[in-house]
Amino acid sequence: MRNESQHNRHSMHVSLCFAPPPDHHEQKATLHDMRYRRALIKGATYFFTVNLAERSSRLLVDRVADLREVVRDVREAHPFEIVAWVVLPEHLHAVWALREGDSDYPMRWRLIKANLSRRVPNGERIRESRRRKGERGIWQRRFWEHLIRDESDLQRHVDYVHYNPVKHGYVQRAVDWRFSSFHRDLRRGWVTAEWGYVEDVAGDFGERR
Ligand code: NI
Repeated sequence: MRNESQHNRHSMHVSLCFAPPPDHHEQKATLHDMRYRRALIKGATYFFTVNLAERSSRLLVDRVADLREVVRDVREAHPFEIVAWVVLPEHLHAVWALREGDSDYPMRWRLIKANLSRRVPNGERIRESRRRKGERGIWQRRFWEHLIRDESDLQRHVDYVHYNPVKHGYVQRAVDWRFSSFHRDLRRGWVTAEWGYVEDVAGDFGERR
């Protein structure tokens, strides 16, 4: 990672001084930077980690069709762009780009969580204080949010999302996990099927410990 950024700094310096025609390696680096840039232009972009309450649950993958419909409905009413998304059995990670002047992602998560809960039969354990308020206990109440700072931060979080099924030990390669926007990016030619076999991303992403 450090070598790559050193390389980028170096090539940027060289291009500013001498403006050489981009070699193959530079072209690849530029494509890499361009992939998700659009998400940053439109407005604020956020990374989220959202957990179910029950760590042993498989509800999100068992109900992934419901989750898809719920997200589609919420996006129809309150548009946002899905930059990346991965659904694990008991948590999910997502990167959303919101339109300029719109930062109401809490309302969108509230709707997604409530609408999915409504599709799932009652039966989860929940404290009486929450039940009295009409709440359901499927989800953790809080979620992790992170405002994306720049392109490299965006790329780091998109990579984190796509690598996550490998990180959690479900599969060997990112491509082997079905419920991931990795497959969309694969169709776009932004990633290769081999990606995510050995890579890992450092930092704090709100995973429960
Ligand atoms: Ni995770």
